[in-house]
Amino acid sequence: QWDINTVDGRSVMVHLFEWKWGDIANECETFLGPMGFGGVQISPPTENAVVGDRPWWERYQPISYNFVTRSGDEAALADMIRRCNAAGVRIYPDIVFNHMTGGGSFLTGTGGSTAEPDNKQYPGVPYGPNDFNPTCTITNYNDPNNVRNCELVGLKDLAQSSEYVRGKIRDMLNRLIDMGVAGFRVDAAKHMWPGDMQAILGGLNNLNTDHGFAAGARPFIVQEVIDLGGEGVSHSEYLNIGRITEFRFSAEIGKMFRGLNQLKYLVNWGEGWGFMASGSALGFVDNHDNQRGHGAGGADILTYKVSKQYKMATAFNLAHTYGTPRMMSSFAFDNTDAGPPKDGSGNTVGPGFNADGTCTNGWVCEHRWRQMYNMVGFRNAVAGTVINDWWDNGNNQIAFCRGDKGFIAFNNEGSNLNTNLQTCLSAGTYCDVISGSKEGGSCTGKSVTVGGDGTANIVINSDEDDGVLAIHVNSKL
Ligand code: ARE
Ligand code: CA
Repeated sequence: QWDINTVDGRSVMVHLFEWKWGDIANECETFLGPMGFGGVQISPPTENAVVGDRPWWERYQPISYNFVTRSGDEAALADMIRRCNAAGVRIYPDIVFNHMTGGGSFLTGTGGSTAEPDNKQYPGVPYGPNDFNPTCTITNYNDPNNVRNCELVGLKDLAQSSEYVRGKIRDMLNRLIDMGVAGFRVDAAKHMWPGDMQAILGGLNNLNTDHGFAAGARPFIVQEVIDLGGEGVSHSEYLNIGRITEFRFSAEIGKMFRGLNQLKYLVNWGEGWGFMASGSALGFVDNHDNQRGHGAGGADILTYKVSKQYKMATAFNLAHTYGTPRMMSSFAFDNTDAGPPKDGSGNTVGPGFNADGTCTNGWVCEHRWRQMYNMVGFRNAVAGTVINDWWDNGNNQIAFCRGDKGFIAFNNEGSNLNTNLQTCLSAGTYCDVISGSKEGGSCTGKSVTVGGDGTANIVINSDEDDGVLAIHVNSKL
């Protein structure tokens, strides 16, 4: 439940937030597979309550366990999972089972199911009043009972202690496993008792070997537990269940590349910073909540809106050995409630693509930025190596090698980086995959000449678009 179950040679997960299933299937075949992405976190597939102006967060208000949402129906979901697996790209649904939708006397879902949240009636599952904890409101994050047994922002709190509820959740997850998913992001895990989660998740099927998974492979689990320290619930209670979102990673990397901390301190990034063990962690720069001020991390979080720093932080995440990395891919927003781009009938309008591969129709598609997808190639190329030959200038310029397979440098200062550094690579000329790409036998960006002693002159001017330079064995010209 800690292994992300990617195909060999791949390692990076991207969250295609609010994408439609058909668009994800195409993306797996035409872009993610060819670029070496390992997998996709998808928005919750379970039917949700339709909310007035269709905010993104309606997806976190389940009304039944039918797989019908604005991303598509069950047939589209199954087709997407099959096509992505065939392209070597794994699928990880975001799953909401702490609660069912609140918010009114009578609601209708994206698949036509109805609910009476005030009476705790959800005939689409079915769930009734006895399947929920008594109504109370989460008001005290220092009290584990309050956090786990009361309602998160008015969402009706399921009693996962009940065998019946456990069975309904497990059946839904097993349907997805049988369709070929590789694991799950478990929403609001800190609001559920670890023992209940264990009881549900321990009973899951093995992954489906028809989709290329090894016999006996267990679903990858990443639990959303926001723990910046000092609350009644600790991430450590969940370590034996699966991986955990390391929110301190997101908050600290934001401070770092916003210039509130010096890059030289990244030398012991990870456990050295008091983070959970690498093998337990999912590392990310931003997620769908904290990129828009929900969740945790506040104004320190980096997003696509501060693109230079964002690309630097993402490159660091992908170049570093700590945790398993997840990349965010967004739609553009000003209003923090706004849902994905839609037509007059409220249907999601998926991305189109410009000649350079970037997205149109209001989709940011960070994963299609050259600096991002080329770092996926970097990570795949340096797999199995450690970090060595760390260098810093005592301030905000750093560099390190990944064994003898890759080298990366960062400049977050107002002055240029121009110095001779050990790259650990064999002699030759390499294409910097940040400023350009290796195309045919030549480089569309900066070239780096490595001498027989492994050193090279490394230049990152402070006025460049990107404060990173990265070269690796597969970018040798
Ligand atoms: C919406 C409306 C509410 C309304 C509710 C019910 O905004 O006003 O009462 O609907 O009608 C998302 C949105 C919510 C939204 C919800 C349901 O963020 O705004 O509510 O969907 O539509 C806590 C939890 C953590 C949670 C964050 C957001 O611990 O689990 O809050 N994150 C997940 C998802 C969210 C999702 C939900 C959970 C619910 O990633 O996208 O909510 O399914 C400290 C604590 C944290 C706490 C944080 C914020 O940092 O340590 O634990 O996070 O404060 O309160
Ligand atoms: Ca709960």
